[in-house]
Amino acid sequence: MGNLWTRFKHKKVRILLLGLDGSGKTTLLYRLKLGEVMTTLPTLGFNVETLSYKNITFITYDIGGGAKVRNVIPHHFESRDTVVIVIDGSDSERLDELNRDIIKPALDSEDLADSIFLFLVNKHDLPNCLSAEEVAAKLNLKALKHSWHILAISADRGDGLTDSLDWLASRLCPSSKFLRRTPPVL
Ligand SMILES: Nc1nc2c(ncn2[C@@H]2O[C@H](COP(=O)(O)OP(=O)(O)OP(=O)(O)O)[C@@H](O)[C@H]2O)c(=O)[nH]1
Ligand SMILES: [Mg+2]
Repeated sequence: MGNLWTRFKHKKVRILLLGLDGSGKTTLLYRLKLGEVMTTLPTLGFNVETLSYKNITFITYDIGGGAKVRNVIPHHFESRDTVVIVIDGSDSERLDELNRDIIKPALDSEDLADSIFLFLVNKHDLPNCLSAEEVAAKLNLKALKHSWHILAISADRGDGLTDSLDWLASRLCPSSKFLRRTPPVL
């Protein structure tokens, strides 16, 4: 009985959306929240929104990734936050910068040592976008000690968003696979 109750209990988790400026974090956040594409400005601090999916509430922090505000990103890390790294797949020239300034500090953080990492290769609607496999190879993700996954998405078109939420739900709340499939955002 105790196990059954735990299985279906509602769960709240903190999600950090991290990535370089222009990768599409804010576009993704509001696509998930509102189901539509908003016109965005560079985020100077952070946006926070609550998203519900299956039996999980995602308290989602979208942290600005511009060079001038990047130094405050680690101040947002809290123990065991779930990390979603948004990558502009159409801009392969910035992968080293992404690795150095965003990914490495997150992977090295003691607060995030037990966190799961989801890498989203965004802008898959563009013809020159790298595949998830290409980005995983360039970032050498197979060497990571953390639990991780990578998917290609388009925040603009909405492609890959349900798969992304399903992966997070399956990792954060394994019992969610028993629940009926629901629309991405309520
Ligand atoms: N083609 C295409 N463009 C996208 C997509 N997602 C976001 N963009 C565009 O990318 C630009 C930057 O998007 P933002 O969501 O503001 O990027 P951000 O990661 O929040 O940037 P910062 O707040 O500066 O860290 C905007 O012009 C978006 O319209 C996508 O899936 N496809
Ligand atoms: Mg933004």
